[in-house]
Amino acid sequence: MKRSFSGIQPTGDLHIGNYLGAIKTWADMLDRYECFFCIVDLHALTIKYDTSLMAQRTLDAVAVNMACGLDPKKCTIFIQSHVKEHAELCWILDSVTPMGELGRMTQFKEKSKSHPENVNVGLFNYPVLQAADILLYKGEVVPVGDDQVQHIEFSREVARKFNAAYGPVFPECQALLSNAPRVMGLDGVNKMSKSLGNHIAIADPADVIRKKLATAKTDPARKRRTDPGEPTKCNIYSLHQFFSTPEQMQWVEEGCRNAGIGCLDCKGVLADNIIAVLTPIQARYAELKADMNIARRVVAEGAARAQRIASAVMAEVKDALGLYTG
Ligand code: AQP
Repeated sequence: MKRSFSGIQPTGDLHIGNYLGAIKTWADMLDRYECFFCIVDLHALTIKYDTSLMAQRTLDAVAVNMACGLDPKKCTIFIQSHVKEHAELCWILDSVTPMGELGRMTQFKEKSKSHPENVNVGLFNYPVLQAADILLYKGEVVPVGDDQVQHIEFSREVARKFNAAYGPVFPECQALLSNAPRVMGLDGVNKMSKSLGNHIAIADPADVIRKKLATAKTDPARKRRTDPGEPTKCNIYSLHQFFSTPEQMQWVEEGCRNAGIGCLDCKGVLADNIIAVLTPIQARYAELKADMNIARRVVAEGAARAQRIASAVMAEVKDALGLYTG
């Protein structure tokens, strides 16, 4: 089986963008790939955060992923900072990475703009740590949302550069996109994100989901109930595509174009469908939250398994580099 690596940052509540763009694909891959899932807490240090929340958010992210279908019997789930080789390989890959390539990364440019007070070296070096995450397990397939595709291409480049300089150690990885590679936020402008306050969290209760949808942006041309709309310009319509039946889609499309339905009718059906998908996930999440020792055990076992592979690959890397290993 090919090996797959994926990561998620414990930077806030995981949302339906994370679910549709990444986590759902991960759960569907378990029988076809040897899967490694990592809560990338070292990546999360690159933006300001509340230290009192980090540990809890990290374990919550484990529980949410398990509730979404990541079965620890079929994959390895672990926490990045528990396997020290991630940071070690990052340093080594730094030495084959041209500075100019990192400066061109879209995420670096965007995060530098949105956090001008904290443009740190970690933010700049983020893609190298991500390359190290993947290459440490010789990952060949990396399921991600489209915001991460540039970083996966970069990881492939880094592997090529290392192999050209020191010999063939790493495979070249490929991004794998889901059918929802970029779920837009409820603001209708930005990608749904944990940090932008424009998301529906996987754990949001039904009444919160309804409230959030009620104020979500729609086609700006529909100012009054009687104004006809253009579904392709409506963010709510784009969310329907992931949650609704073909019959409901047709109802939304026609009703929007001829103003036969109001935005609130359309949002109501979407809310029902999102709630139906999230309810069983939330029930499993509640069970896991009731006994967080389950998540603790999963990541302890996961780290041990990941560590065995990581240390073998690091031995190979050091040998290729010609380091004296004693
Ligand atoms: N809106 C999205 N649509 C589709 N996929 C998405 N992903 C994130 N947002 C969307 C994918 O989810 C995986 C984990 O993402 P991450 O936690 O590593 O970080 P991110 O991409 O930066 O996600 P956020 O929510 O936007 O986090 P913050 O606000 O902390 O920066 C990745 O595969 C990602 O592509």
